[in-house]
Amino acid sequence: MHFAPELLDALRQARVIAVFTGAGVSAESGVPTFRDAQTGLWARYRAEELATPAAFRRDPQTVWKWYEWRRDLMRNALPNPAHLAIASLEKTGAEVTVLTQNVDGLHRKAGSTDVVELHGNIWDDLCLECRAPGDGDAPRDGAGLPRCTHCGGLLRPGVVWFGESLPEQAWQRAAELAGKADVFFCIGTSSLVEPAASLPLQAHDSGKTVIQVNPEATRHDASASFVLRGKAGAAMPALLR
Ligand code: BV8
Ligand code: ZN
Repeated sequence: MHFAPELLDALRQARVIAVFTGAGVSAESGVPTFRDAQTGLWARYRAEELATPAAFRRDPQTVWKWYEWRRDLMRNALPNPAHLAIASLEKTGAEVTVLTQNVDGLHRKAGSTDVVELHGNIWDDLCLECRAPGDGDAPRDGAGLPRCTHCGGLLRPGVVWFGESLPEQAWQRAAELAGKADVFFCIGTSSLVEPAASLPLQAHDSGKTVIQVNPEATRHDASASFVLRGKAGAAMPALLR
């Protein structure tokens, strides 16, 4: 893979680097991308219908079954060369922050130390009533649903659903970095989900170097300084070699 000298220069001079990622970064770890997550058993549901508070209120069993199915797919997933290359960016001495839409926890597993989970983490459970975190082996009620050990409330997955606002702190940090990072990577995302998808545009409007990495065209390619047309697992190690 050939890289423009201007791209390599921008990377060398960068003091602050933001790495905005989507499901495509985990694809080579065997985790189906968000849109793929409707394959097989789940083909008849649209993810946007299952990942909502209304769906959970209406049919918590189905929503939990979907999350447990996704957790099983992710349980043995290992960070792939893209995650590892992104983690290695920290060795360049620049200040590196990963702003991920992914809920699989693989960036931390790869060694990234500053990871902002914009849409939460699939491994966390949360009590609907008292907001206490679940502790992994929560007792099940008669309907097989996980219950809070403090107040008996129903537990939900610790992710951000459609219609829910992003964690305040996470969004603040992301928006600040979009205006501050010298280099803003945008890797493996279809950039369809707001407000996260506005981050690369904010970086572009702030005159930052935006680098899109995706095997397919995305709606934000036109506002990127550089587009690396390829899989993250190949492009990132090659770029950061
Ligand atoms: C909010 C956690 C309001 C849950 C997720 C109409 C227009 C505009 C916006 C809206 C609208 N109607 C509703 C909205 C708002 C809505 C939204 O954006 N909807 C979309 C569908 C239009 N957004 C929200 O509801 C957000 N909240 O707006 O709140 C509010 C404000 C104030 C107060 C109260 C409320 C919350 C959104 C968060 C939803 N949660 N995840 C879970 O995981 O179960 S979203 C989920 O989907 C992911 O986290 C991610 O964000 C998104 C999937 O996107 P990608 O990661 O990009 O994955 P995708 O499969 O799409 O693409 C994969 C890409 O990888 C592709 O480009 C592919 O080419 C590439 N690829 C493949 N292989 C590789 C690769 N790239 C590199 N290497 C490879 N090997
Ligand atoms: Zn509780």
